[in-house]
Formats: sequence, C-alpha cells, structure tokens
Amino acid sequence: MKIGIVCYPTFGGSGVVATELGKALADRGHQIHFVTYNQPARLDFFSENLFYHEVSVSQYPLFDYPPYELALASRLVDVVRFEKLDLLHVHYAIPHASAAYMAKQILATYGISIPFITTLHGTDITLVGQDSTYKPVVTFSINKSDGVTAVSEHLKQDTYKYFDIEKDIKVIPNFIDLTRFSLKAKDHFKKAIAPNGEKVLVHTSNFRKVKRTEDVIKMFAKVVEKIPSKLLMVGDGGERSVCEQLSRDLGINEHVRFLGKQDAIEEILSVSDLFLMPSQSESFGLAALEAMACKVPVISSNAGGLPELNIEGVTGYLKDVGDVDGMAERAIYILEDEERLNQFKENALARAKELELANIMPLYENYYREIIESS
Ligand code: GMT
Repeated sequence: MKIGIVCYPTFGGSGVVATELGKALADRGHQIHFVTYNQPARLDFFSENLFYHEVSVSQYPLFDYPPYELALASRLVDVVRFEKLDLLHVHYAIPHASAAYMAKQILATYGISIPFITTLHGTDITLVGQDSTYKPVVTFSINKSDGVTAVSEHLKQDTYKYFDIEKDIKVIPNFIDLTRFSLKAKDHFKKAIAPNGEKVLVHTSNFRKVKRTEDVIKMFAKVVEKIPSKLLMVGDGGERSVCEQLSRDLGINEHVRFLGKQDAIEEILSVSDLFLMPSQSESFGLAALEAMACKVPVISSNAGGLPELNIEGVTGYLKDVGDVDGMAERAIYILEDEERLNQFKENALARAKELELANIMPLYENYYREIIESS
C-alpha cells in the first residue's frame, strides 16, 4: 500500500507512535509518505520505502496566525495526486483530520477518491478538542473520517461521552519496539547515578501541568525517607523549574537529577528500578510502556487509559490522581523487598511483550485494507 502519514514531528506521544508505525510499515514493504512541517524526530535515516514531504507555511504581514491547516491540506492534495497514495492516516485530530477532509474534497474534483483514517491520541479529545473554539470542527472531522481509531478503550469512551460521534471507533493500543526498548547493560552509568547501590526512580515527560510533575517530587521525598534512592527527571517543559525549586524546598535536591531531553531513553530506563507517572490525564501512557519494556515497574495514577496498561499489583500500582501518600506507600512496598521488586520487573516486561510492535502493527495493516476496500 502507499500510505500518507500526517503527525506532529515531536519527541514523544503521538509523533513517536506515528513515526514508529510508519517505519514498521515501510519494513513490511509498504511505501510510507510522511507529511508534516519538520522531519519527524525518529526519522533520521535512509530507507527506500520512506518519504518525507515538508509542509511550509508562507508568512504574510496580513497573517497574525499563518493558516497551517490550509498549507497542510494543499500539500496533501499535491502528495496524493503525484505519489498516487491509497490512504491517508492522520495522527491527532487537530487540525489534521479537518485538513485531510478538505484535501479529500479537493481531490474529488480531480476525480481522485482517497479514504482517510484519524487516530485519536488523547489531548485532542480530553483537553484541546473540548475547547469550544475547536469542538464543532473536531466533531465534524471525526464523523467524516472513513476510519477512526483510539489508543485505549477509555479514550474511545471519552470520545463518545464528550462529542456527538456516530462513527465506530476501533481501539488499537500503542505498541513498543522491543529491539530498541530492552534492558541494556549500563553498570557504569548506574554506578555514577547511584554509587552506594541506591534504588533509582525515574520520570520522563514533557513537564506539562497535565503530568503533575510536582507529585513526582513530593512522592520521591517520602520514598527517600525510607529507602536510599535517587530520582531521575528526564525531559523538559514549563514545570521543570517549578520541580527544581520544590526539590530544593523539600531538601532532597542532592538526590534528584534533572537530565533534560534525552535521545537514549532506553539507557536511562535500563538503570532504573521504578517509573513514576502520576498524570492528571493519560489516554495511554506510552512512556510507561517504554519503561516496562526495560523491566521497570510503574507507580501511576488511575487516570484515563492507564489501568489498561499498568496492571494493579502485577506490573505496579495505581492510585487516584493526587494521592501522593498512597503512591509513595506503594513505591516503598515494591522497592523494600528485592525478591518482590524482581517479580514486578519480570511482570512489567511480560506486559510489554503483549504490546510488542509485531503484535499491534498487523491490526493497523488489516484496518487499512478494510477501509480501502469499503471506500
Ligand atoms: O502526553 C502528552 O502530553 C503528549 C501526547 C501527544 O498527543 O503526543 O500524548 C498522548 O498520546 C500518547 C500516544 O498515543 C499517549 O501515550 C499519551 O497518554 C497521550 N497523552 C495524554 O493523554 C495526556
């Protein structure tokens, strides 16, 4: 198949899922065309089946807000016509689904019919999409999609709850590439981080408010009172400086390292014992799956799709959003007993294996065929 993929070319979340899916489909012999405003972060190598088409947005003095959606729709028309694509797959509804719909209508005037699939990732439904500024367009473009997928059952239910949707939504969970995310021997790194054999706790995110990064620091302050440990904070965003200040205020800053954005996340996860994800909302929790693949159990909130990923008492524990005491108590419970910790580590890997790329990619492949055949 010849497939156009539209996504945000970002470091995490939906951009990573879209890029990894495209790479895997290209390995399977499909021709994949990425259409976005920057080279996607994990697409920095050559493959004969992978193509990148940049969307450039012209600046004019009149435009206080350059119309990216129109530039994207025009570029999609161009790429579909000249590369003769069979299907468009857009990740994150805003504004990709409405741009794909517009492109589809324009292509029809050339006698070209192309279906498009929209994958909902989370904040496009739970946060941004519910803003009345966007809601009518999001509702319309989901209903006009030829296929719709969501990354968890919870996100599917939220979509039906908050929008007037008459389309069937297929749940296809996110996946993990175990050839990249697996436990690596990084003993020298572990020694540098935890020279006295301390336990290593880790959090990775974009440090947005929705991640509740302050809860990570507060939780760790309680854990370090009981268990000799270190905390690695990976990533960058608005809340990072707040967390740095908080760790000073709580007198634990010598045990907390802020590492900023890192490419080799799997190496950091490989020296970690416990992953912390106290998010306010999380449609899936891809960062937690990456941790599990590196044998790191997870203490998380029970928000959104997290209970579908992190299995209570098996791969970790889940508590209500904001229950810092409860999360800290469960973290200590896992970390205080070596045998118990090792069992949780094995369980985390076993769960990650269920969501291995090779198991999930065919679900998309089959769905593409179904949508192409029925359109
Ligand atoms: O979590 C973020 O802030 C990034 C966001 C995105 O849209 O890229 O992530 C969302 O999509 C990921 C991939 O499907 C999910 O794993 C995240 O749970 C989801 N984030 C939220 O729902 C807050």
